[in-house]
Amino acid sequence: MLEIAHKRVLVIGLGASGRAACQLLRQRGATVVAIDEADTAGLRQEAAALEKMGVRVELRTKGAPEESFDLAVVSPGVPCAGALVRRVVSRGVPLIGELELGYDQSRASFVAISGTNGKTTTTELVAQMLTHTGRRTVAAGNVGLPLCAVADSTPDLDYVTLEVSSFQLETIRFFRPVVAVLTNLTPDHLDRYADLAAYARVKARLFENQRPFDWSIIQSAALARLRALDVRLPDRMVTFSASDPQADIFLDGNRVASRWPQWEGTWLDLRQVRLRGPHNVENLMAALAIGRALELPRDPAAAALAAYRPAPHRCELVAEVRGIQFVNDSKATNVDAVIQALLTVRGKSGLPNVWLIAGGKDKGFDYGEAGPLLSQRVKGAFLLGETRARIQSAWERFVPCTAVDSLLEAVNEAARRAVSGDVVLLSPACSSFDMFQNYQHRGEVFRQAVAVWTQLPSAGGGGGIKPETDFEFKH
Ligand code: UMA
Repeated sequence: MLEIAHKRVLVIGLGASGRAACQLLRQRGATVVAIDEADTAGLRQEAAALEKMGVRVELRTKGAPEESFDLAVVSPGVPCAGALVRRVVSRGVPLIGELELGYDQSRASFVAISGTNGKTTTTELVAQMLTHTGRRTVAAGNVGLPLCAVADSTPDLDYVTLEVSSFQLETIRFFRPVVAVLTNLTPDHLDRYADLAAYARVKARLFENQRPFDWSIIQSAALARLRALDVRLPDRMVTFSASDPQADIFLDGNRVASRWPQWEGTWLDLRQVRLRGPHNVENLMAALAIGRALELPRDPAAAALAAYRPAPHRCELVAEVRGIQFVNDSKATNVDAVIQALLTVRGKSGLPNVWLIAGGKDKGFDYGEAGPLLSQRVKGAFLLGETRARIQSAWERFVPCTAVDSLLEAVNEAARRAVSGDVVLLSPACSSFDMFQNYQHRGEVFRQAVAVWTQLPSAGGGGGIKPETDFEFKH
């Protein structure tokens, strides 16, 4: 455990992670200076609260303060390759991330879930499964609750169920999960990493401190990608896949089955679960494998997973009007997530039935990767935000594209063209920060735009239905 009392610590970034780090460090008796390159009304309010705690705060910082520090703690959103962090490191200040600090100060076993997509859903599935089987846990990390905020309650927990992003893995040192899961590995965050290989190498750090008796559970395709890069991987690995019949955990008709020694047999009948789509089958496989690794009782664990309700903003049906479904998939911030959404909302006839709303802040993707599937599933795309011209040039030979100025305009235009059996799908393939506070805000604006449209006379006036029960997407 790090010696923190009486040390001088610099915290970089004052989002949720930085603030939780400041609080924990002050409780442990450190002298804390916190810096942020921005200066907003919200930050000033947060700064005032931190100053009451004895933290010295510098907003709109142009560089790290000149004095010396024993340790620097960086927030996940602040890039290590950026000038601010490089300057701190060049002065010889040891640097760790907020996640490493939280891990160092925690007293519990860690179940860690990473991957390009599905990590929040899998984290929530696992937390629900652990709780339902009588284990004490909390879902923390990239899911939204910084690890530093829960470190003090970890002695009362059996496990921390931790969602881990690549940003957080960049600055780990000793972080060691007893069970580590990689849900999948497809291009993401290419505005921060030079290429997919660099991103994948960071993801592989999830396993770097594991011991021979720990568990690593990896999607088959992600494993193939890591092997091609020759990264060091643990010896004991369990693979899962909804498309690879050779995986240890595989799909047998409508059932999840396993051939892993001592875990052989059928685990879950997918007709009994609420989650839909091939990506969610794999999320369930990963969660089930965690349950086996932790020796949870099988039937209650499966029952907890079957009962799980998907969180908002993930292929969420927000309304159905005259047979037109409006689906909010604002959490889809990369191309693979859009592909998964299109596979999930396919129509009965197999003909294109989707009006896709996409675009946002650029993360450096090759948007053309979705092209062939777009021509099979999408009737038209409405493109907004910083990336709209880039996406249009990648997609226009597959599908008619229309540039729009707002999400409201996109919803109105898509709904005007849609007929019964169609789906108006917000699945942006980009992050939200060019036009919205975050993906949740974008999803709520979509929900409001749909609500406004459903009240229009052209929509039948007041015909909007907010489904109380789950929508049956395809597996
Ligand atoms: N900042 C700088 N300089 C920079 C960049 C940022 O000073 O170069 C400042 C900003 O002005 C801001 C602060 O740093 O005030 C933001 O820090 P942050 O981005 O780390 O935000 P947090 O609120 O701490 O949120 C982070 C995660 N955000 C990111 O990794 C970008 C949250 O994941 C996570 O829920 C939270 O910690 C708690 O652990 C969000 C996310 O988008 C959901 N994650 C990415 C993803 O899932 O793809 C990785």
